[in-house]
Amino acid sequence: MLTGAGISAESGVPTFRDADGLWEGHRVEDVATPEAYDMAPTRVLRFYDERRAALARVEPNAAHHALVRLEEVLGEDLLVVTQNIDDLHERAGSRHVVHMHGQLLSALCRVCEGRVPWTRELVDHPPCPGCGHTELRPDVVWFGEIPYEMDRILHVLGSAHTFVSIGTSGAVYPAAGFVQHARRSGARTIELNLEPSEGSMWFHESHQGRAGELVPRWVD
Ligand code: BV8
Repeated sequence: MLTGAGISAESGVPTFRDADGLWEGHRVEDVATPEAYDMAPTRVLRFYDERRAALARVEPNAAHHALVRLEEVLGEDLLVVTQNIDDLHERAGSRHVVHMHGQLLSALCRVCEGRVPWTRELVDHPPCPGCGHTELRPDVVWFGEIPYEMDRILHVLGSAHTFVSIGTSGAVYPAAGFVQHARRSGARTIELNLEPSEGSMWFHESHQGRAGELVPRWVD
């Protein structure tokens, strides 16, 4: 299962494309890159602090809950790989989740490279709980950085029976290429999205609609 911003849209979390490439008033490329962080750390840290704070105001939706029901049946045979950095899958009850692009509720220390659960603001450069240095950054994979757990993801794709992509535009790699991996491994590939994604031609089935309606219907 690959999920993108579209699965959280009905919870009130803005997607990247629906804001016409602007995101909370910023161009993604201007804030989701290591260069942006080095050039304007306060702007980038404030951008993530605002998104982290907004998490307290949103709840999982019917699509997240449907995936939990599916996991109750499939157990460890279901892996949710999400591009999202929100915690809505976990709050709905999913237990097997990989955040390939990191998480808002985690921070990374640039000195000791420790990863710590994080819910407070980073803009004031708080000390790392591990080493005390004030070099904590969002634990988020920016453009140009290597996504997390790629070996595990590629291994799972190589032996998947079914690959379902939910709420993603298929614009960002390597996630956008996963469907091709799955298809080459003989998996059935299914897309559930508001509109056909950039990779729709790779899917055996492509269903359009809102995740909050499509996913429960597909799961149940
Ligand atoms: C890497 C974390 C090397 C940050 C993110 C040229 C060609 C090809 C590739 C590249 C290239 N130049 C550079 C690259 C690589 C680059 C890339 O792909 N660039 C793109 C722009 C071309 N990728 C990288 O840099 C990646 N790293 O390649 O490293 C490597 C790779 C493998 C192994 C070793 C080394 C790192 C990319 C990660 C960037 N970080 N997020 C943050 O969140 O702040 S990306 C971010 O944008 C998201 O995580 C997500 O991945 C992406 C947005 O995509 P979506 O989730 O799909 O969201 P979007 O808004 O686009 O679409 C929403 C969809 O939902 C829409 O289709 C909409 O119709 C639908 N929808 C809306 N509402 C609903 C709905 N569907 C259902 N129901 C609804 N209600």
